[in-house]
Amino acid sequence: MSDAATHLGSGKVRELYSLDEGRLLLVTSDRISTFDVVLPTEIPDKGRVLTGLSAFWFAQTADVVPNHLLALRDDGRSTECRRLEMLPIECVVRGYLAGSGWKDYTATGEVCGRRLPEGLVESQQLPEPLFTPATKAQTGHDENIDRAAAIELVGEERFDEVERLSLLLYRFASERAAGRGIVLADTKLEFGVDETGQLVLADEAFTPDSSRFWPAGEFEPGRTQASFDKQFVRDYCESLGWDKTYPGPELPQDVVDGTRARYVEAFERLTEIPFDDYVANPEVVLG
Ligand code: Q0Z
Repeated sequence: MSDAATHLGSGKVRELYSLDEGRLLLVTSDRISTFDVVLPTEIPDKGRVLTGLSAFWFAQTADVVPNHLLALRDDGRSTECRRLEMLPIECVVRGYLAGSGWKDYTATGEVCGRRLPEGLVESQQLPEPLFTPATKAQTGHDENIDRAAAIELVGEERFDEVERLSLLLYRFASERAAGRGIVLADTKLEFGVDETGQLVLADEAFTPDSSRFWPAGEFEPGRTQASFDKQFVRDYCESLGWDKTYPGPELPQDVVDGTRARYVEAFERLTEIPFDDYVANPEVVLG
């Protein structure tokens, strides 16, 4: 890491440092969380896969919206980013009915104040992708909010802009993923504003930690879908009867190896770049 970087904060699996007044360093670890608990066992190269995928999508979408990426470091897991004023909402796009979207629909027939057709089943593809913003909870879970609540937080002009961009980005990435056998069920994007007032895509983009990746070959509406990346971990944890509170269980080697292979497979399917080439020279993902 660069000298004199100040630690600004920790996410479940990432660390954020200040490099100087205009630049941040975002480091993605090999930690894995399941059922909201970080496990004591790491998945080798997971941080590189997530960093490489994010950088790949930033490069692929640079003509749609500017992004915060300044440089990808040689370790493949650290990126230098523009320091922005972050918007106080999570920009979620859902193409399929899963997670809190499914939960809200079963309770109210609506998601983020938008009425959906009756009779939809879990994991069903929506008639069209929905922009479903959420608040950024400091602790606990993000809360889905309707258009009026989001406008209270960012203003109407910004809201309309992030809605339009989020839908464009989701359509772009989900089309590419579908062509590679991965259903991108939903995704969470974060935007910031630069010193000139321009919207900038920040944080991470279309990684398995910020999106639901499902194997297209196993897709079957009407049930919870297998996770492309974490299913071995979830199945193993379920087999233990663990109560899903801290601390989580150690993972056996076969679960670690199988999970690492799934992350690498997602990277290679989506980028069409051999993961070893990325490790040798991370900048290959920047096209
Ligand atoms: C991202 C987060 C992490 C903990 C702040 N370009 C940016 N400018 C200003 N702020 C951020 C960014 Cl990406 C920013 N987070 C999320 C990331 C650890 C929290 F690695 N918080």
